[in-house]
Amino acid sequence: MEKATGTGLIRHLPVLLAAFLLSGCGLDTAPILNPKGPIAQAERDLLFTAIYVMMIVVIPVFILAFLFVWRYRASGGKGKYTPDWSYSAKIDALIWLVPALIVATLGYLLWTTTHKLDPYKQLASSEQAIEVHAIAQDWKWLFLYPEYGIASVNELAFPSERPLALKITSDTVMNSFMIPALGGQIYAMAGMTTRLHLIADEPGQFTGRNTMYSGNGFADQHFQTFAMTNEDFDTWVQKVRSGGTSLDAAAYAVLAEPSVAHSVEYYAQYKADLFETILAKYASRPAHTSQMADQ
Ligand SMILES: [Cu+2]
Repeated sequence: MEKATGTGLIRHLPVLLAAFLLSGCGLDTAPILNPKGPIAQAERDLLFTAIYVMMIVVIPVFILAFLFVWRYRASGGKGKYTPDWSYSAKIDALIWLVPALIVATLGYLLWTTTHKLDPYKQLASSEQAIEVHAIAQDWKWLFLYPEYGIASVNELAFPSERPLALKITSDTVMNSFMIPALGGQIYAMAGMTTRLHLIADEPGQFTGRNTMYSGNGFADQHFQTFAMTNEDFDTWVQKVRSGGTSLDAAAYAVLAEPSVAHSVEYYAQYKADLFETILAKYASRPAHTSQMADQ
């Protein structure tokens, strides 16, 4: 029998450490670290740059912390014993100047990149963007394709050759729209419109989700995103048209009822002003609404 559980833990430390380190292999599938579009790529580069810049302080601090303990130890240390020492201008300058420079560098980087990656900014492309309206519900996402007159639930398809221009609102509490592999994140708010522009490098399947806690069904509120070739997308549109029902006012009322892990649904048609109707439901604060909805 082990007397103290503490020793048991320490004995297993190498195993625990190995398990922790080896779990890093799973990072291959982490979408933020493996971006599938230029926006996500730029965001990942910024994240890594910020980490490297911060290491300029973090690494010396850890090394020196151990070094000082060793050098100034009571038995056999080499450090000079100076109990009355209180101030060094050199050390003071170093420990304030370096972090100040880092904060300035990070500030500059974040400021410029934030403007460069403005989610409202249209993406440069030889292809015309595909417009999709996304509506957050409890606990699912409804996508309207105004160009094609079709709609889908919990499935977002678009051609990888074209930029994706999203117009987002909520028919419930505040949600947050994000497709980690493609980058960007923007809030979905009732009575307001937000925009997000994304682009996929090549065909692929990515998970999108609500990243803002919104109640019971939140954990299952994700959807599949399919970046397709132009031909596959045309086939998909045909599939939705032929297999879908009509999203009229009655059907919408049923869909808007809270449901968890809602299955994929297709609608061959919807009322053209559905997005505006949903926005108008929450128009009790007209100034804010019109200001944001016009963008
Ligand atoms: Cu708002």
